[in-house]
Amino acid sequence: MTKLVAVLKGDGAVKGTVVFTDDGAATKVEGTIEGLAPGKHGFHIHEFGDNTNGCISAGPHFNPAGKTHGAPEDEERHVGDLGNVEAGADGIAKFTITDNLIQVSGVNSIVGRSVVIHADIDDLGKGGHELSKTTGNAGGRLACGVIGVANAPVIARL
Ligand SMILES: [Cu+2]
Ligand SMILES: [Zn+2]
Repeated sequence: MTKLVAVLKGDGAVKGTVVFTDDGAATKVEGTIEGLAPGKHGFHIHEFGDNTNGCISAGPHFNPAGKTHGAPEDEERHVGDLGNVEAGADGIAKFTITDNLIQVSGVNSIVGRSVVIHADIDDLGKGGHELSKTTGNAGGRLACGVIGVANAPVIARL
């Protein structure tokens, strides 16, 4: 089974780890991100696995089909639109998301792209702001990490 991992870092205190696995029907996204303000934060796959100039180098949302920004459950969404994750009073967001569009391999593979956690809530395209239809107006990029193939335990390779 292919397992992917991204280690998120930024300019501030925000950091975390996100793991992606394929259960055959959907992709499971499990993560822990700490150092956040309590509340919801936009959480996306961005197009480039490039953090040369910080998280800004990760480019726009991963959007191979040329769609409009939306919610994970919307028909009209970027492949990279995973909605929001919510941090508790301790600043830690611990989450499990199941998504039908992102893939660990194949046409919508996210290998070599970036995970980004934002300062603000993603309005899921419905906020009426000029950025709602492209970024969900989720604000600055607090931390990011390139998605790579994980060193998953191998059960039987002789
Ligand atoms: Cu984003
Ligand atoms: Zn988007």
